[in-house]
Amino acid sequence: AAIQHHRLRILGIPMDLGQQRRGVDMGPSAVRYAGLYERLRGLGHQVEDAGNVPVPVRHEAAVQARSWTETPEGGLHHLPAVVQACQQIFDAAQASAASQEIPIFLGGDHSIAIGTVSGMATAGPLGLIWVDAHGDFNTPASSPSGNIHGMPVAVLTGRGHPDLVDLGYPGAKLLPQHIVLVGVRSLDPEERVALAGSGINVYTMRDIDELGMATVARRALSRLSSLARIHVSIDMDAIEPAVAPGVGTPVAGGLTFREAHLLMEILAESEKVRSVDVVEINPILDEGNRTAELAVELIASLLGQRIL
Ligand code: Z70
Ligand code: MN
Ligand code: MN
Ligand code: MN
Repeated sequence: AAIQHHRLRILGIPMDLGQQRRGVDMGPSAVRYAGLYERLRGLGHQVEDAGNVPVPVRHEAAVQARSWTETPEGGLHHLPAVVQACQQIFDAAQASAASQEIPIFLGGDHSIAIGTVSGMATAGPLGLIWVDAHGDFNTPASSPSGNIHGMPVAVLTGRGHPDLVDLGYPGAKLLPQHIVLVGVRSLDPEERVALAGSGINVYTMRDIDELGMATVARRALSRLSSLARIHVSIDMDAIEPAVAPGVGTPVAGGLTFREAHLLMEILAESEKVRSVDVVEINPILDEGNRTAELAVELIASLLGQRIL
């Protein structure tokens, strides 16, 4: 079958406040430099690059944190600045969802998904496929780091700091049974217990090894069969660090180049993908620009590129 053509909107979000390392704010530039716009145009889509959503710079955010509310110790790093940026992201995502286009959100760290997914959820029931080495299911009580990028999945199900949970509109944005995690291999002790009891569908690396990615991808879609719209959130640390070295938290034993592509190709066939995040690319830690180049390939595969 011929590929479906869409209106696509590229939105950069140079957020680095959800974690400690510098450099993730350069992710949108790296992915643009790797040729995202041209690649998607080449597939026949109508593409607009809408520039970047403003994010407070790190120094300003630190000043805010001291003078407004949270202390980093025992609290959440840069909470007011992350909330402020996620509110703007929410507004942009909500507008995009209402206008029938497919937004492609370029992070930035994974805290941006609190805004992207919440905004997309305003247009009706939404399924979420979260591709990540991590569970991102921490709460302020369970987090060993205080880093908000380890919390977005919990926040989206209504668990966590109220300023994050109530972003955009009060309460949970997604049902746990409408969330699928793929590629998980690193969980914190309390996060692990909470995730196991949450009702979220989790496919670990072990599941992928035992079943194969084709089966995992099809099962993931069947879990979301009652839903017409799916958001795909790709943390590049899901992929094997030898293949995607430009990430802040590499974890051994990740998805191969081929598994990651196969997942995108099978998700594309569902024709339910309505929005995409690509996050956690850190060009400072990359070899050349290969992690951003891989990201472009994966987005293209998710939006209809095929071999034959
Ligand atoms: C750890 C925490 C995390 C991404 C690392 C790490 C979380 N569980 N998420 N890299 N994308 O600090 O909460
Ligand atoms: Mn993540
Ligand atoms: Mn991760
Ligand atoms: Mn359902």
